[in-house]
Amino acid sequence: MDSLSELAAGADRLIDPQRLWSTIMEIARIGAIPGGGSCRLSLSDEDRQARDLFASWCREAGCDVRVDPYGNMFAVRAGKGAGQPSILIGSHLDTQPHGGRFDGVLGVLAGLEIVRTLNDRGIVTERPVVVVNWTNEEGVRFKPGLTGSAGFAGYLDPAAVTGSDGEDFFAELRRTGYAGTAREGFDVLAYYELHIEQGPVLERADAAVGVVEGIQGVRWYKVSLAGRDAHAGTTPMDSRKDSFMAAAAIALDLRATALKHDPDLRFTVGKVTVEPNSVNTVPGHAELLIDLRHGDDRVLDRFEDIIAAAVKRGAAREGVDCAFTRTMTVPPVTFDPAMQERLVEAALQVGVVPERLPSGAMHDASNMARIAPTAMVFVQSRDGISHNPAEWSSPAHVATACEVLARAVLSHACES
Ligand code: HGY
Ligand code: MN
Ligand code: MN
Repeated sequence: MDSLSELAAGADRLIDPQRLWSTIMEIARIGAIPGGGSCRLSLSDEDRQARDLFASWCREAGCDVRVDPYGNMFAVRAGKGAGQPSILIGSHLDTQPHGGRFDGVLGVLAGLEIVRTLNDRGIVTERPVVVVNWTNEEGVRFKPGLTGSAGFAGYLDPAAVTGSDGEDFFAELRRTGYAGTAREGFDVLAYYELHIEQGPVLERADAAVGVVEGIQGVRWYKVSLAGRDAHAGTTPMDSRKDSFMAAAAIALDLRATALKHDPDLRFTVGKVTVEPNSVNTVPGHAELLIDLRHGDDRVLDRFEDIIAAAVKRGAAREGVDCAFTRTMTVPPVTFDPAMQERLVEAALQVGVVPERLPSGAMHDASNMARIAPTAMVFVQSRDGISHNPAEWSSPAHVATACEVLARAVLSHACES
């Protein structure tokens, strides 16, 4: 094998861009939806098919595939020395209901491409390289999101994992055959994640690749409002306990406040449930699921108090009862400076100047940064679109980002 620097300097490409692209397009056929997107909700049959396919590819590449009690998949490519701390490269194969072909998938399959590249070039690294598929990053079927990486990092109360429609997370792991036993307590030297930016920054900067500085904090809340089911035709307007109207007033009140509160605050009501959900019954129960984000925990704390007060005020105005709970907490994280520089170095080696930026989206790297040195590389998203079938990154940008990651991982994994 060439020396690493000869290898890196000599080849203008280490990875096989066509192989990477066709791997992404092949897995996109599982759970394909109109508009070119994917729907593979966590631990659905589609997710299981994608997991099975990923595992078969990893075994073909000579990896030992292990599964932990949260369904996280670890494809281990051994290094020279036994028991050495590992370099992990990961992301997630589960998608949003109207997801794209790249969110999460790109990071997992870029890890596989790096393993394949190491094999092609007969490189034996000093330490193991492990490709990870984390369970339920998106948090659609089960709450909280980032379930698998939170479990691995030790920040998850298993009893607190709830199914959006009453499913049991651990029963679904067993049903799909991904209730692992191996407690993969890898001694993690470093964690890398390649991900689409999912926003407009790289495109506006005309940059193919970004080196990420950190991730803003994310909190999810559940607001429940309990009024009284009533007949839509006979109940006078002034004697209703309409839980939906209370919910709508609270949501609009908070949106108005958020717009004035802080330009970097992100406030979203992403899910509304109304019961009995019948056109001719005044709803007796409504539920709002709120996603709140900011880079500073103190701002999140302050706005959490504002939400609590607005819920009480809105419920009282409508004469309904209310409950307000935080269901997920992901603190803001900053990424390892040395690993960021390693990624910048790798980018310059392949002739691109990376943009430096924070991440607006949460990632499994949010949890991994709490237990090990972590860094992320972004690839440009067309029109900044994601969580949408129209999500797109060009083959050239995908190849460049994976090449950058490959060179950073290679240099890190070969360091004695
Ligand atoms: O919610 C997020 O930020 C991620 O895309 N799941
Ligand atoms: Mn993602
Ligand atoms: Mn996502």
